[in-house]
Amino acid sequence: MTSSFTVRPLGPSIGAEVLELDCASLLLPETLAALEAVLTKHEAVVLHVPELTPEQHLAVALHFGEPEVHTFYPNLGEGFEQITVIDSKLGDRADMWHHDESFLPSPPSVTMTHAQILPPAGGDTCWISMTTAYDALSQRMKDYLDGLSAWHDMIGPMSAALRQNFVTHERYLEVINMNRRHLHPLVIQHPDSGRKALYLSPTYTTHIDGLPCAESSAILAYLHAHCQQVHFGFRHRWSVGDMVIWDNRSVLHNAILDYKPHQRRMQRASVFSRGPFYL
Ligand SMILES: O=C(O)CCC(=O)C(=O)O
Repeated sequence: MTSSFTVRPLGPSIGAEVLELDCASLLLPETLAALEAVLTKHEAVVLHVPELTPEQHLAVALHFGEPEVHTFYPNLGEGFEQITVIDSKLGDRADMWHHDESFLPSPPSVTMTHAQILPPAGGDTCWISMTTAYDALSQRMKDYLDGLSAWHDMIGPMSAALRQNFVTHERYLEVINMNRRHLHPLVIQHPDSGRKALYLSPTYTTHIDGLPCAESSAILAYLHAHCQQVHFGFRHRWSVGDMVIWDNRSVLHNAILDYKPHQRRMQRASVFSRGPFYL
C-alpha cells in the first residue's frame, strides 16, 4: 500500500484540507510524516476520516508526541484515557480563545479533534494564526515584546465557570489548588518551522511579568485585539467524521457555542512534544 493525498489550502496563511486519504493508509509512517509537514506549513489541517477508530486516533497521536490524559475533561476510559471527550451534554465546551493548557510548563504541542455528534447548524471552530499575527506587528512592537514573558493561569476560566454555575465550588477549589500556572515568553519560536509566534490568550494569560498592572493590561488588550483580526483566522464547519489537527505553538482556537439545546460531541487527543515545546 502506498500513501498519497492531495492538499488544498483553505486560506493564505492558515488552514488546509487533506483530500483522497483513506483510513487504511493514514497510519503508514510516510503518510504521517507527510501530514506532519502539511501541519507545520498550514498550522491547522482538516482530514475527512469518518471510519477512524479510537485505536487509530491514538496511533495518529503517538506519531506527533506523547498523548496526555487531559487535566479536566473526561475521557473514553479503559485503555483510552488519552482520548478526551468534549460533550455538550455533559456541560463541556471550549468557547474561548486559547492555546491548549498553556498554564503547564510544557503544554501540548499538537491537538487532533474528531467530530462524533454535531448540531444541525453551528458549532464551528475557529483558529488564529499567531505566526501571521506576529509577522504583522510593527518592528517597534516586536522590539518592545522581545524578552517579555507572561503568566498563564487556570484561575480565569475556572472563576468564570464558577460565576456561571458550570462548576461547583468544591470542583473550583480542587482545580485552583492544583496551582496550574506558568510563565512563558510572549513571543515563542516554533522548533520545526523556525517561525516566531505570539503566545498569549485572553483565557489564560493574566499579566506580563514585571510590568506595572495598567501597562500590562493595555499591552495585552492591544495584542488580543490585534490577533483577533479576521484575516489571521480560519473557521471550520464540521461534518461528522472530520478530524482537525492543529499546532498549539502556532495557533489559538475557539469552539463557538451557538447550538443550544443541541448536542455536540468531539473526541480529541493532545500530545506533548518529544522535543522542546518552543525554542
Ligand atoms: O471542540 C472543538 O472544536 C475544540 C475543542 C478545544 O478547544 C480543544 O480540544 O482544546
